Amino acid sequence: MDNCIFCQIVEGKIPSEKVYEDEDLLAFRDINPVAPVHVLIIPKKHISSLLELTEEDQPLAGKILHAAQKIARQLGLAEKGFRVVNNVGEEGGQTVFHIHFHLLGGRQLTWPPG
Ligand code: IU
Repeated sequence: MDNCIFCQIVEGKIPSEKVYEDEDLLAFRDINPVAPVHVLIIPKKHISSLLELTEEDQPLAGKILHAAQKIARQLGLAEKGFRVVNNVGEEGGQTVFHIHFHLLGGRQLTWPPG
């Protein structure tokens, strides 16, 4: 999608600090990190939110979770723990409408979220 910032990151039109890439997924450092490790994991295909995920996307959704595990290990988060977050819609706090999963770690995270 032309006006989607994350599609432009996927296409390399906007630079990002990549931490993982395969044929379907990209993971890059959040520009405004809220934890020592804050990575966004996205499908290269444009899906606007979790609400738009289809049955056909189920293997892709599984790949995202498996990538989260791999990246967490790669970035040294496996021993102490981490969090994977997907914000959906206005009240969910979603600001970028290309589905993304925040991988957060490197400090003690609190619950409930704000
Ligand atoms: P949210 O779940 O939609 O609120 O998260 C969007 C995230 O995308 C947020 O943490 C931003 O800091 C991050 N981000 C980014 O990393 N690069 C960008 O160019 C833009 C937003 I715009």
